[in-house]
Amino acid sequence: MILHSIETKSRSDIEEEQLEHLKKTVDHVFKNVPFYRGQFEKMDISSNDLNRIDDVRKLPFTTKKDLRDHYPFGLFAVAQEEIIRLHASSGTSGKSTVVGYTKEDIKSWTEIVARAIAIAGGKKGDILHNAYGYGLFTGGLGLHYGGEELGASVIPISGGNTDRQIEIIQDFKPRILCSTPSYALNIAERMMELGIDPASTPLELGIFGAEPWSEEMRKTLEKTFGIKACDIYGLSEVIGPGVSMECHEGQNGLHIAEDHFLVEVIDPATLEHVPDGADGELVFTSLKKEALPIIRYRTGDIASITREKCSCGRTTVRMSRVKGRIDDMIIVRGVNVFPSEVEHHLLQIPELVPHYQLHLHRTSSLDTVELHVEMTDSLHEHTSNDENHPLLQTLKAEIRERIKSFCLISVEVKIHRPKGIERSQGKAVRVVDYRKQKQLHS
Ligand code: DLL
Repeated sequence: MILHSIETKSRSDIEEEQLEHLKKTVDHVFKNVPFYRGQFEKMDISSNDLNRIDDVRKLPFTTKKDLRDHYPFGLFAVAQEEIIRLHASSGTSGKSTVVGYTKEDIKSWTEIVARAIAIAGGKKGDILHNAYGYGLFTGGLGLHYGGEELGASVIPISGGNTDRQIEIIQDFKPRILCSTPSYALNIAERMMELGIDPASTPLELGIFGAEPWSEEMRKTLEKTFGIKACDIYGLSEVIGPGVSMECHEGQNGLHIAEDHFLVEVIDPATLEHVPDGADGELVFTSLKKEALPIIRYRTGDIASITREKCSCGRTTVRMSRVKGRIDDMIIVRGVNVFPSEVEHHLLQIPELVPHYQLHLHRTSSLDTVELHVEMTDSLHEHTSNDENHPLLQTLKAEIRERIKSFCLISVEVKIHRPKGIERSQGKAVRVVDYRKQKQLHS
C-alpha cells in the first residue's frame, strides 16, 4: 500500500498546509468573484485575518441558493476560455447547479479519485466496471479519469441496460464495480433472475456512493456479491466523487482528501460548530480549485467527523457515513428520521428485499408516513398472492413495531409483491413527498 504524503502527516503539518492554501483561495475569489468580494467587503475580512485554520469560521457560508442565484457561470473565478469541462447536478427543485473545471482542476480531481480508488483497495491492472452515469453527473467521468490515472482498465458502461452490464461483467471479469449501492442491488437481483449467482462473478470490490446507504445495506451487498464494499462520497459543488473515501482496511469512516478540502461540521439550526463525533451538517471549503473555488459550502449532508488515526495508518480526518440530506429528513410530530435509519432496521427483516420507499402525505393538518416495502419471492409463494394472508398481517405489525420502537415514528406499512417497487438506475428515490405536490396543485 502506497500512501500519499498528505495521508500520514501530523495534524499540525496538515493544518499549516491547509492555511496556506485557504489564504490563496480567499485572495483568488476576492479578486475574481464579485459575489465573494461583496461578501468579504461587507464583513470587512480578507486573507490577512486568517492566522490559524480555525479562522475559516470568520468567512461567510456559501449555499446552493447562492449557486442557483448565479446560474449558470456567475461564481466562476476564471475566464471562460480557461474552463475545459462543465458538469451540473440536477436537483429536485429549481435550476440545477453548474460547476466548471480548468485543466488544473481536472488534473487535481483525477488524482483525488485515483487516490480514492487506491484507498478502497483498487490498483493498477484492475478491471473497473464503471456503472455510474456518464454525462452532466460527475459520477461517470469522475471515476473514469481516476481509474485510468491509477492504471486500471476502465469499462465506461455508464448506468442502465442491466442485462448488458451483466454480460460485460461475466465476459470482461472486472475486479471492481463502481455504482450507486441501489443500482448494484438492482444488478444483483437481475443476475439472480437470470440464474447467475452474483457471488460467482470475479468482482472483489464495490466502490459505492452518491446516495445514503446503511451498514445493513453494506452487509447485504458484501454477502450477495462476495465482495468488500467501500463508501465513496462527493458532491459536484465541491468537485464530484472523491471528496472522501472509506479504506478497505478499516471500513470505518471516509478519509477526506484534506490537501484539497477543509471540512467543518455545524449545527444547521444555529450554524455553530459541533464537537468531533457529533452529527451535524458538513461544510467544505476548497483549497486548490481554480474555476469554482467554494468557501464554506453548506452541503446539507448530515455526518460527524473524527481526527483519530485510522487502523490503516492514515491520519486524515474521517467522516462517518452520511445519514442523509437535511431536505430528506422526515419530521413527523417533532421526531426527525432519515430514510437510511429506516433502511437499517428494515434490512434486518429476512422476509423483505432491500427496496423501499417512504411516502409522505398530509391529511388535514397531520403528516402521515406510508412505508412501502417489498416481500421476497418465497414469502410471495407462501402467501399465495393473498393480501390478507395472516403472515402478511403479522409481518406488517412487526415492521410497524420495529420502526416505532427504533425510529420513534408511526408508519402505515404497505407490502408490495416482488418487483413492486421501482428500481433505480442511478440514485434511488427513497422519499416521495405528496405533501408538496398537493400544495403545488392546490
Ligand atoms: O453524487 C458525486 C458522487 C458520484 C459521489 C459518485 C460518489 C460517487 P451530486 O450529484 O452533486 O454528486 O450529489 C451530491 O449526493 O450532497 C449527498 O447528499 C449525496 N451523496 C454523495 N455521496 C454520498 C455517499 C455526487 N457516499 C450529493 N453517501 C451529496 C451518502 C452521498 N450520500
